[in-house]
Amino acid sequence: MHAYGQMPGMTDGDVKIGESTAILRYVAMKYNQSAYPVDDEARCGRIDYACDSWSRVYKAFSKVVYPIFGFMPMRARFLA
Ligand SMILES: N[C@@H](CCC(=O)N[C@@H](CS)C(=O)NCC(=O)O)C(=O)O
Repeated sequence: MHAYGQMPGMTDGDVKIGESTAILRYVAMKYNQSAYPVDDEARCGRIDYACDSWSRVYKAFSKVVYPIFGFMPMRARFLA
């Protein structure tokens, strides 16, 4: 479903998309427009800023959280 074979992916009728933040925006636009009001550029800009920043944080976050949940070994530099 996701073009790179990753989770998450989503199917909603004929729509199939991946990328967590794209899914969040899609769900908000379709099912709760007040959560992503496309006529309020400033609000959507702040939401996009948070979503896109999360993608950067996620890379560092996953290196610590994935090992804690047993999905990958902890890197030595985090054990010292
Ligand atoms: N930028 C993607 C990151 C997705 C991602 O890294 N998913 C992980 C699980 S949380 C995954 O599928 N890892 C397995 C792989 O990359 O093969 C998003 O926000 O959806």
